[in-house]
Amino acid sequence: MSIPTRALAASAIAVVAVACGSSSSSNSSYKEPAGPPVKTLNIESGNVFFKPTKLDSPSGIVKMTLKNIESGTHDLVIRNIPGFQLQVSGEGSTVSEKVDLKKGSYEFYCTIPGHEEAGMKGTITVS
Ligand SMILES: [Cu+2]
Repeated sequence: MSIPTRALAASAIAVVAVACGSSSSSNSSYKEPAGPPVKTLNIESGNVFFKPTKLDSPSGIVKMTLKNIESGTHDLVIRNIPGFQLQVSGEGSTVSEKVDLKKGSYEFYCTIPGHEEAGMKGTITVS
């Protein structure tokens, strides 16, 4: 009797964990723009850097791709674009999301404590 009970408890925990994970990603109010991107910006992350740190793009919908090339967990957010966040964890982890960028200069950085200070930041120049 104790074995099925334990199995049930374990599966209940798994369900909670999954529910928790999905709610944290939908937690962000960010809405990805529809439509084809005018450009794809590829950025790599590692311990502790972004590469490249200076990017250029025409204005419009830009697809941002972050690839983690070392172990560790990083993210990429853009100042003044609420909710936009690319999160990677582990070597080879790659995520993409589109963002609508108007003409201007945008700072991006990693929100993991200490990483921005250590140099995980850069600039996207949109013209
Ligand atoms: Cu980082």
